[in-house]
Amino acid sequence: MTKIHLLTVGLIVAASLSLILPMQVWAGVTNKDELRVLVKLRDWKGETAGWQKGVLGAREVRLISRRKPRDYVAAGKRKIAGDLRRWRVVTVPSGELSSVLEELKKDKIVTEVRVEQIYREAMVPNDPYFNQQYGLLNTSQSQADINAVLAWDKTTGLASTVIAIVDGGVDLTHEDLQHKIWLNSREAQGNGKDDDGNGFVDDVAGWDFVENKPAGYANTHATHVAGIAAAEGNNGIGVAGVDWQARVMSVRVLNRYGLGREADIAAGIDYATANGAKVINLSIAGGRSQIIEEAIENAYAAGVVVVAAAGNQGGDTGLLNLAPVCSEPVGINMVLGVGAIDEDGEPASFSNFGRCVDIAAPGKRIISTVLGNRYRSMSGTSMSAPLAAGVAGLYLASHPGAGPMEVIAAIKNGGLFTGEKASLWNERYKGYLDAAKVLGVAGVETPMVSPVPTSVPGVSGGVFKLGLIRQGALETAPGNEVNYQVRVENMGMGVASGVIIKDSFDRDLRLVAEKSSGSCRVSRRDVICEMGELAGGESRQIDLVYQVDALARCRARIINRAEVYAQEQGLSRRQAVSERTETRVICK
Ligand SMILES: [Ca+2]
Ligand SMILES: [Ca+2]
Ligand SMILES: [Ca+2]
Ligand SMILES: [Ca+2]
Repeated sequence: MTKIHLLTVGLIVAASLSLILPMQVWAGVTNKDELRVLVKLRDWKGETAGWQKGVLGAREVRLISRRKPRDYVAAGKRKIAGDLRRWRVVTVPSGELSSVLEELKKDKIVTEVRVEQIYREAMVPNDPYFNQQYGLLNTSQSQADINAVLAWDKTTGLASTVIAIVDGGVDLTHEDLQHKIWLNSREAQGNGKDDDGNGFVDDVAGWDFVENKPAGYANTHATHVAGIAAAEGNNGIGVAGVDWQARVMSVRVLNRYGLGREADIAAGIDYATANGAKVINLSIAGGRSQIIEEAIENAYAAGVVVVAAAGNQGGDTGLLNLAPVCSEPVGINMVLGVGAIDEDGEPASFSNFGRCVDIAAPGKRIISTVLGNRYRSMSGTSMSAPLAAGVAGLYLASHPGAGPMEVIAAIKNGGLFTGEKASLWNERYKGYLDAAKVLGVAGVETPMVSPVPTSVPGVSGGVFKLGLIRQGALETAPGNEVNYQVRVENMGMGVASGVIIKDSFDRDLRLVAEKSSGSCRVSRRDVICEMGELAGGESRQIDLVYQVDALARCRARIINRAEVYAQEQGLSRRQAVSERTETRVICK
């Protein structure tokens, strides 16, 4: 009895601390004695049903978005959009917090209510310091760079690509960015009217969600991040961004101290999505947030590539459960998570790693644009993410119409680690960002195990769809081992049951090892794995290691074919998708 009582008291104390802490953090840096409460309503009509008047009186209530879920879903894309219209932000004087929370909790229209979380920029500050852009081209022995120079042979980007920097506000007048700024051509400047009817008055170059006004306020962090992704290239000034042509949309969600509020970040992602961004860079990190996840799901459904910094705690992203890098609630890889490496190609000590990291890119002492037409070096996964955002821009320029699934898979598959470090690093950081490999530029050295990204959109069923992603070697030599990963993803809402992955291997291959969560057996030259059920959005993978016959003919083509079978639960018709890869045997 006593134990239970103590436990209850402990919980109450913990709960009230977590409510008060965000306010103190925020108030301490802004001198505002008010804080904001996030409210989720049972349906988007809550407001018209009079909940606001009855419960909140004259308090300021803000909407996050007026867009319907279907507004996000591009033709042919699956529908996973959240409904941001159900969320409200209520501004409350700190003294009235508990009474307002109590009132709101009693309201039947309210399904969730809590104090808004605070996010911070994912940067490791250092002293002003000029340096070379080794991240783009590193001539030292380590050659730890993203191979940008080779990639630029293929494309330097397109002006029609818009990269949104959802951050602290980009300097729109910086000499190396001023010609790269996205302009809202349908909005007339300074006439006090919302000419394009997007809900934002005079948003000619983006929006400032911190101060609720047109973009204009700029800070160092956002300006630095913008320059890494897209400073004007080859103009004889300053630095080169990864994407020389893309336009930069400035969406401000962080205050002057680098802190951002949850709903502002969601609203910023939503603004970028609604106003034509193709890539959204989020060099910010904080705790998991449903509202941010909904905004990211909408962006993904609308075909936008979301890139996020891994964060700088030097810890495991999965355990830290960070947002936005881990904001993938339905198990689809919707966010390209980017960790940091240093000049030597070693993991940066500050960089988070693990499950939510998809790729690593240089993030230590990266030089880029800062306020006042200046340049300086800064460190952090904040600096790694925009390198990947720029590569996403280059990929979109050379693959028009590519969706986020394809772009993320291409970037991820372009950089798997090879050699001795592979097992540890692939688990922690997955690989180096390599722009040339992502773009498939000829002339790139071909390692023995070079993954081939082959992704098949899958066949359409009732409510569920299967997707299959294969990876395997491009080239190998007799006697070598080759690795294949076969990954199946249920891209629909329905449950896929009786999921079987079958990998049929060439007569020149011998199975050495197999790893999967399912139960596998080998029958002649087929590996057949029963994977059980897959809920909507879930995925499973098998890893296969084969050895090439030592007597395999030189120049032989080794064919490997993967198939997935499944059926929608409750229905009899089974579906299948298949994918084939080819490996050339090269003799030295
Ligand atoms: Ca407008
Ligand atoms: Ca206007
Ligand atoms: Ca430049
Ligand atoms: Ca991810």
